[in-house]
Amino acid sequence: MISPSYTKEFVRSLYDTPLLQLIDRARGIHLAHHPDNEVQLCTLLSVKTGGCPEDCAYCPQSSHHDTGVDAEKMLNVDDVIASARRAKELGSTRFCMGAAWREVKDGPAFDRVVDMVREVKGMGMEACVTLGMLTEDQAKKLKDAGLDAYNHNLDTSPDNYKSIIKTRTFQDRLRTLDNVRKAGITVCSGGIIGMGESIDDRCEMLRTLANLDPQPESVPIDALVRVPGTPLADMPPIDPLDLVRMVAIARALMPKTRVRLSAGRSELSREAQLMCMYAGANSIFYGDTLLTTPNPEAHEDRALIRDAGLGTMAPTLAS
Ligand code: SAM
Ligand code: DTB
Ligand code: SF4
Repeated sequence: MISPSYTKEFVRSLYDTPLLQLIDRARGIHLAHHPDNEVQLCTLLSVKTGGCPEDCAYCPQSSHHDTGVDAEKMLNVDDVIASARRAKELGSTRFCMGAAWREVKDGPAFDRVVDMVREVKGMGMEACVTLGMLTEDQAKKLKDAGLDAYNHNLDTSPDNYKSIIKTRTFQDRLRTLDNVRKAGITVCSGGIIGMGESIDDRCEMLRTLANLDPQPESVPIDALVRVPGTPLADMPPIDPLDLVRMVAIARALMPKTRVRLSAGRSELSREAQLMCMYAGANSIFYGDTLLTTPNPEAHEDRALIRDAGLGTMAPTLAS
């Protein structure tokens, strides 16, 4: 499929569309491409926490910021499997493992991640990892182990990128996404709002994602988790309606993509979360911790899904 080449003006016109009209448009596109009311539950696990050499302004795991998140040893494969099993029992169908690395280095740590991927796949879950920059050869090794998806966010617009991260470039990000694609792994890439970006930055981030060819199979939309000690700790909270708008635009631009309502749900009301789902979000991170920060408790999410009459991708949902 050839991805459409959306213009800057078109995406901005979506952003400026009255919200209910935008939601109607996104909802129509959503219903044409996805089963109604189905939410995928994904669980995150940090397999290597803290001490990251990158200086991402939002991130509690950067060694440039004093956040109280210390560098830890990498988890062993057995612990990861135990977590994945619990996640599966609770109804997750996708298990995403994150490492606070700038890039993947060949050697025992990478080999351990490859083993983790093989084991998670062996349990019948979708396997996703997010490990920083990656070569084509490393991507191939992950693909051979059965990896379904690689998460690597663009985070913000090309223009705003250097105000958020100085230790790598937007082009580096695109190169890794290309390596992931070439290896036949599906792409999970999205970004964050609430970092002081302009409306044009938001639009340009979504436009860059939507103009990737092919489009990403998964797009996480994150609201900044404001972690004390990071340079963005004192940012004002986002307006939840802006998150709804971002989800609706992502859905309108990327009809077949799974749009994930990701970080920041702890500060969202149930109603705001449901509005995001109505506008096209069909996945959430499920479990009481994201990588290092809190997420709603699993029982709260089960209650939301039940009360709204939604269904999940898993056949059964423990209560
Ligand atoms: N180190 C790898 C990388 O940067 O690609 C993988 C892990 S990194 C924690 C994955 C993503 O988490 C980031 O790209 C960013 O979008 C998101 N993230 C990190 N801290 C966040 C925060 N405080 N609020 C929202 N999203 C955040
Ligand atoms: C994504 O877009 N959000 C997730 C996942 N992809 C890897 C990570 C959110 C991390 C939030 C901060 C933390 O918990 O450390
Ligand atoms: Fe490191 Fe990823 Fe955090 Fe940036 S977002 S500091 S690369 S863990």
